[in-house]
Amino acid sequence: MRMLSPRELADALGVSESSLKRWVDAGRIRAARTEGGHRRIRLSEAVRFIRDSGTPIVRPELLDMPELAAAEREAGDDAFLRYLVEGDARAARGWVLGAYLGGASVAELCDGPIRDAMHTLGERWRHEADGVFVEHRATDACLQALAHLRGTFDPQPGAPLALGGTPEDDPYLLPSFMAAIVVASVGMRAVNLGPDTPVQAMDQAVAHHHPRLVWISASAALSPAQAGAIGAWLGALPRDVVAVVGGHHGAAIVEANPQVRHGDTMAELAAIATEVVAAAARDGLS
Ligand code: B12
Repeated sequence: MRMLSPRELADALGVSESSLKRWVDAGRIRAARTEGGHRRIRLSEAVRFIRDSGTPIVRPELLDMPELAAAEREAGDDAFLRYLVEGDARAARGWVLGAYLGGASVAELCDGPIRDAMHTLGERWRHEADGVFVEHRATDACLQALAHLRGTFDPQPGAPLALGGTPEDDPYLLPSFMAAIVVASVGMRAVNLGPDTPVQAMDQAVAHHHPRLVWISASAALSPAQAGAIGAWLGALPRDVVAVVGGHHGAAIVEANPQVRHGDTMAELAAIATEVVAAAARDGLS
């Protein structure tokens, strides 16, 4: 995780170094000390302070966020969709980052502007020749934007772990990538196995990582046999593992095994992950 000097953060926020140091000493910003006694601020903590205090960023490049300047200030969700249609990934990244720094949660961004834009683009192929091209390029821009957010989270080394992916033959990238960032945004370590992941591979990952939460994102249609196999595997997970499924075709897995938890939104996943983090803290596991 990048460490910032008071000078760097002060310049990024357009305030004096002495003010910044005062905020640190007053406990408004958490900082570590070097052996030489110098204050150093984790980027994740700077982002937390900016979101909580609403302090504007005047020089985003100092925080490795130059794309913030590429997105129009206060531009609504339409601007985000426009950036995706035009293929302006830099502005799309800047827009998502700006909305996050402005206080929107990761789950809100996923369930709101990102989902809505991708759903709108999902209809484009019906009336535009470039429909499939634009939706593929937009998927990549959304992945870039979310990956940038993920770089500002700092789950504790001993934090409970979540892992997940998408069933075999399901090629969808974005929903499971989203799930990984949403659980990280509430303090979990996350391992995303991504698209087309066979149950055997998920099983090996669980044996290796001992997760407290397992997610499955099913966007492609599942055969009853496949839904049954996934449902049975989730049902046989260790008792301290919470299993949750979602996505366009997640309900088929719950039909096969009603014990499995189901969610239609990333907000529901965030709430379940927050419960898991709290339970792990109670069990003294983090
Ligand atoms: C991009 C895309 C593709 C790309 C994906 C590229 C890639 N590698 O990722 C590719 C090319 C693979 C593709 C292929 C096809 N696609 Co397509 N695709 C889309 C599109 C436009 C976006 C998908 C996406 O990323 N959405 C963004 C995510 C975030 O939204 P979401 O899936 O709704 O997820 C939300 C919730 O479900 C929930 N959630 C998701 N996962 C989880 C997990 C948990 C644990 C929880 C709690 C919640 C949760 O939270 C998310 C955020 O709110 C959708 C449009 C749409 N409406 O989604 C069509 C869409 C899904 N595709 C569709 C179709 C028909 C196809 C094809 C059959 C087209 C064809 N003839 O070839 C193939 C089928 C491929 C297959 N094997 O199944 C239809 C599906 C219809 C249906 N009911 O199943 C859609 C809806 C388009 C449409 N309107 O017709 N597609």
